[in-house]
Amino acid sequence: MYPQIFSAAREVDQAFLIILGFSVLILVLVTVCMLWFLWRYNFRRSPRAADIRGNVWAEIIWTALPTAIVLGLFWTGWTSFKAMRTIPEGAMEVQVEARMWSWKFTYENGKTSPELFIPLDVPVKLALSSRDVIHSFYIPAMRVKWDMVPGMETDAWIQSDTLGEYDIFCSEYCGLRHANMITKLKVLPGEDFETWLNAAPGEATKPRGLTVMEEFGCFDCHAMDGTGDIAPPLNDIAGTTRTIILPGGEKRSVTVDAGYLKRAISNPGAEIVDGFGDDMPPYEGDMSGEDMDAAVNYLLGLDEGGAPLAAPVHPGLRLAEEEGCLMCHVTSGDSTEDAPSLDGLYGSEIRGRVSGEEQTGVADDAHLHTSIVDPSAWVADGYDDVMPAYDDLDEETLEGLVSFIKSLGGSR
Ligand SMILES: [Cu+2]
Repeated sequence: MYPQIFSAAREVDQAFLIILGFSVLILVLVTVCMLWFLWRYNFRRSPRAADIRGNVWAEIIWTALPTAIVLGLFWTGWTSFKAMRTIPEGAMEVQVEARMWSWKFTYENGKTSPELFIPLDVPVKLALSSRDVIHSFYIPAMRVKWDMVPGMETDAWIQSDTLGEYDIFCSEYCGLRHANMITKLKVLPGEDFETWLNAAPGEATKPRGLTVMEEFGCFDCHAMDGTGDIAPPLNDIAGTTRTIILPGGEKRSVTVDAGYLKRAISNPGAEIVDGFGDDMPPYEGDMSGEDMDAAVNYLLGLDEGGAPLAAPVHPGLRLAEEEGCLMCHVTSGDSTEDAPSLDGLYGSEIRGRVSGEEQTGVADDAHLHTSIVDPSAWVADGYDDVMPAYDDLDEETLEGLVSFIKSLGGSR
């Protein structure tokens, strides 16, 4: 069975297995009886049919037994339903909003996210609502599936005993891009969740390398502001040249790269930076390979995967993610079959249909506004009129989205 991470869902699995077990048992029983009757009461063995009337015991058994089975199955279903419906007191609350074709999760402190983050082992109450049509919130790993009807607020609760990433689907057909309505449930350790929850919107979470360096006390001696009395400063050092002194007293100049930094952390005494003493302890064996990679990447201005840290992101990108624009539109490269690319769209010549009539135009500010608020007013060439109207956005969000599209460059 699909992995299951929710204790209350254990009862759902149990009820499912019990009902399945009974169904198989009854199927086997009926089949065996049928075959036996075929053999025992065929025409050759019993050419004359018997007409049996009034058997009180038979009537009692065939009434009582199925009733007991049905009530028993109802009971197993009912107890698991109750476990899923009884929301623990003091559960953390998250608003879940569905729209064609995206999800938006809003936390008690006002933080919003297109993915659902929850802390490990903490009950979470989900307040479910829909902005447009009927959707259904489905987390297979939680065995939770709940319809979301416009104008009606429903709730559900979840709790995870396992860290990791799990799928969230919409399980109610809700229009052409229903299949795009997929997101992730991310279960984090309590502390990491708090860090994520309290990070300002758009603010990157703390790089792991920085945490490692703090934990190992690197900043007790090294500074990050270019100053250094007892140890060389560590800011903006990638690719710079340093003079080092080898144990024999020979001076040499080295370029600060990953190899040098690893040597300097593992065994600093072997290459002492000119002008400083041999005071730093070797961290070889003390710092794991992973921690060292993280620290080195941080010092070189790289992310954990070793790629350059991304340039600051446009605040509108977060809005575009939250509002689900990026479920269909791409922000770099060519248009997909789902929707026109937003890359270089601003100010470019566009072709489309206005009430069925072919027209050409320019993707200016007014066009971008209209295309978000009332997408049916101008349908881009080669596409169907499928985008839902975003006529409930506040002015600030709308401006943010337009400015984000403009930031992607123009006149492709
Ligand atoms: Cu849906």
